[in-house]
Amino acid sequence: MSDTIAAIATARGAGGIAIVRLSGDGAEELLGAMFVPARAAKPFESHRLMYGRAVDGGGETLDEVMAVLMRAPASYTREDVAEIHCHGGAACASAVLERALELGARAAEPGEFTRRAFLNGRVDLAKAEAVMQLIGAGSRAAARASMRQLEGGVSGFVKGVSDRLTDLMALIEASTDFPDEVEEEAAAARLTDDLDSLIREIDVRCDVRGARILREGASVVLAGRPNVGKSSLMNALLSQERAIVTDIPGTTRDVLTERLSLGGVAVELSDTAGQRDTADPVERIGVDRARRAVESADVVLIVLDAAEPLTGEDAALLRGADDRTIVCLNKSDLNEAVSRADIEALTPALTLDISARTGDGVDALLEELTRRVAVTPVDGALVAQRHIGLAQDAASALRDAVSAIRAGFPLDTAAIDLRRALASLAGITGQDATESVIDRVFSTFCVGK
Ligand SMILES: Nc1nc2c(ncn2[C@@H]2O[C@H](COP(=O)(O)OP(=O)(O)O)[C@@H](O)[C@H]2O)c(=O)[nH]1
Ligand SMILES: [Mg+2]
Repeated sequence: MSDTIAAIATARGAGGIAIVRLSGDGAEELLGAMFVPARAAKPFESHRLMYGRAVDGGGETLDEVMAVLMRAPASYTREDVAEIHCHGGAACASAVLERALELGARAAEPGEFTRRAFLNGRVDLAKAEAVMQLIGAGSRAAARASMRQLEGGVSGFVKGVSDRLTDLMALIEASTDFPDEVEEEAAAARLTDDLDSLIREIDVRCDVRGARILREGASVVLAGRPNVGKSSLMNALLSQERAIVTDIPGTTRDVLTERLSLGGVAVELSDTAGQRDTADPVERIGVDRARRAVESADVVLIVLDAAEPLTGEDAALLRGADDRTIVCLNKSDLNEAVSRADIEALTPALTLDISARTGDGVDALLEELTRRVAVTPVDGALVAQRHIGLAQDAASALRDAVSAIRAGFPLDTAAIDLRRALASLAGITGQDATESVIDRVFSTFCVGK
């Protein structure tokens, strides 16, 4: 017997429709008590949308609604579920929810519907988490990766690796139990080969950078000394006048960020205060912030003024360039005072000629940026930090097993490491998950999901 939980499943605020959702043994009875169908007869037909009125205890209409009953087990939670589709906005759904609570439902905790789907075995933990990732996805690429996870990409990978580890455990057991039949040296060779390939497969799916970009978006930061045209380039990249542009050095003081989508990946583009020594305390804070933004960026655009010889500040920036850098030789519409050779003497980074004023080279820069932030997750790639952490634990346990075997330890020493790896992998799909792990996962969910 489960108690019946209730929540508004749609986002707060004005909208066309708001949905109140009920799940549990009492869902059907509750729906019968608060919903008067225009035509449908009781008992309600399962999975049939009905038109009617939601009513209070005195029979007064709370809202004109559509309602549906989904009897277990063919429902999201595998319990009886009822949904009442009210008018959007604050009042109607709240009144309907309140009525459900009056009739004995309990207000659902965050993620409690999905938690029930998990506890009732409809989804494993990785699939349950995919639901929340999908809701939080900030880009098409993130949504696609979460969808694959929801469809079992991660779960299938975990199961495949776990099955192969279980086979290897059997091999170890056979070689220790029947030393005459299983040659230890051959078993050790097969073990190290198989483990090495499993470690590689896990590593491929733990693309830490790609996963972070999917979760949070990629960051692209414009850097350069004052007046080289960073803010102009920001505006050109966004095709809008977002940042203030003047010919006065030090115009941009704070870090200014704006979102855009490149190839389906969410990108946060930041314009910064120019890098220079300054006595102005406000500008100095801006310069510090700019430096920090550059440190954590995925791509750094070092902007130079092509019409002025390189300064010491330019040279210092170029010397600090790394594989995240694209050099933007801006103001290419003016007479050139900086040559490619001047830049190449300081950094091998890719250099593009650009004019933020005329727009020349901006498309080429956008294309290069799209390439740099692109994430092409392999099937079953891990997105959630929790999953990557556990998969890396598993890989490191397998590395320990390989070293132990190579060092000539008896094979059953490696079995301990394999068991550790299996436990980490099981954590991803939530097999034998403890209450506290489950609590932690679902506490990040929204109410009504
Ligand atoms: N001719 C030319 N002038 C530019 C170009 N980009 C920016 N500027 C000018 O350079 C000055 C400084 O630009 P701004 O974007 O504020 O530079 P920031 O200090 O690096 O943000 C302004 O007067 C801009 O109009 C360009 O591509 N060509
Ligand atoms: Mg600026």
